[in-house]
Amino acid sequence: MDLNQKMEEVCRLFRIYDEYLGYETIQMGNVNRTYKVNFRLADGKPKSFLVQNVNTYAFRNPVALMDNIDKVTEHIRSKKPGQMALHFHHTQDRKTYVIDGDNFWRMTNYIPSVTYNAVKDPVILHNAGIAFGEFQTDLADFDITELAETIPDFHNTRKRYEKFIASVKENRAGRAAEVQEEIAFLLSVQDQACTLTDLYRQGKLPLRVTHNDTKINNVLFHPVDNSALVVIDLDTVMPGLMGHDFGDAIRFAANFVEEDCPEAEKAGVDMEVFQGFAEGFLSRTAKTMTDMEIQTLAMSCFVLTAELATRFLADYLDGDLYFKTSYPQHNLVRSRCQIALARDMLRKMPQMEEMVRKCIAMYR
Ligand code: GN1
Ligand code: MG
Repeated sequence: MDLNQKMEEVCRLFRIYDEYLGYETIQMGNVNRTYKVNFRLADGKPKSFLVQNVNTYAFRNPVALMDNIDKVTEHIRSKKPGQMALHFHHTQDRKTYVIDGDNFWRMTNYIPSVTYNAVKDPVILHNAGIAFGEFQTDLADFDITELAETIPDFHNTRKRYEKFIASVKENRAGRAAEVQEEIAFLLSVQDQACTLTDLYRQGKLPLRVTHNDTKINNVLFHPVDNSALVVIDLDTVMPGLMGHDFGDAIRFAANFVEEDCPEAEKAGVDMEVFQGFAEGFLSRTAKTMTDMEIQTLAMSCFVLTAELATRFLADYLDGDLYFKTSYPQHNLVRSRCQIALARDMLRKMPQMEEMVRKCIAMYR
C-alpha cells in the first residue's frame, strides 16, 4: 500500500471521516516522521491534522510513551483551561495510537503557528524561555512515579560515554580512523561533561519532571505576535534535571549556526541569545531552584552539548542507525559542530555564569 492510501486509512482509524485531500511531509525532528494531512469539511472549509510515525527503534515502548504524554498534557490542560493545547486523537477503542506491523501512528490537532530553528529576536527568545520555564513549573506538582522512562538513561551522560566508547572500540562502520581528533577531545572532557550525572548520583541535584528535548523549534509561536502558544514533542518527558532543559535549549538556540552546520568553526555561543532565553526561563523558575541548580546552570549548557556530540559521533561510528541523516557524513558534521560549540562554551563559561547570577538576582 502506498503512503497516500496508508495516511487516509490511519486517519479513518482515528475517526476522521471528512473528505481526504492528501498529505505533506513535514521536516520536523531527527527521529520520528511527521506528516500534515489535509481534509475538506462538509462546509467546504479545509482542516488539517498532524500524523506521526513514531520511531520504535528509538522508543522501545511507545505505548508507555503515549501514556506519559496523555497524563502530562491533561495535567497542563487542567492548569491552563481555555488555552491552546496539544490534543491527541483517539481510535474507536479509545487508544491514542494505531499499530500496524512495525508502524506506530498517532495523530494530533494541527496548530497554525510559526516555529524557528534560528532566531535572534530577544522577545521571541524570552518567550521561548518562559514557555520551557512554565512547562517545568506547571509540572512541579506532578507525581514523578506516574511517568515511565521512555528512553532509559536518556541524559545519563556517564552511560552515554560508555556507549560512545563501546562504539569507538567496535568501529562497526569502519569510520574510527578518520575521527581520532574528535574522539580524543570528547574523552578529554568526559568528567566535565558528566558534572550533572555525578552530582545527581551524589544526591546533590533534585529530580524534576523535565521535557528533555528543549530545542526552540519545539515551541509553537503565534504567527502575529510571537507569543509562545504551546510546547510540543513530549516524547521524552521524564524525570530529569533542571539543567537538562536549560542546557539543551541554549545548545540549540544560542549557537551562531544551526546544529548541523558544515562550517563548524562558525559555531559558538551568542551571548545575547543566551541572555534573552535565560531571562525568560529564570523569570519562571528562579524561585524554586536550589543553590546547586543555580551554580551548575551555565555548566549544564556544556554538558548537553558534549553529550550530544558523543551521541552523534557514536551513531556515525555505528553506521547511522539512530538519527535520520540526509547524507553520509551528516552525523559527523553534527558532531563536529557540537564539539566546536562545546569548546566555545568552555571559553565563555565565566560570562555565562555571570549572566545566570544576574538573572537570579533579578527574579528571586
Ligand atoms: C532528537 O527528533 P528530535 O529532533 O526531536 C533527539 C534529541 C536530540 C536531537 C538533536 C529521542 O530529537 O535528543 O537532542 O535529535 N531525540 C531523541 O537534534 O533521541
Ligand atoms: Mg524530540
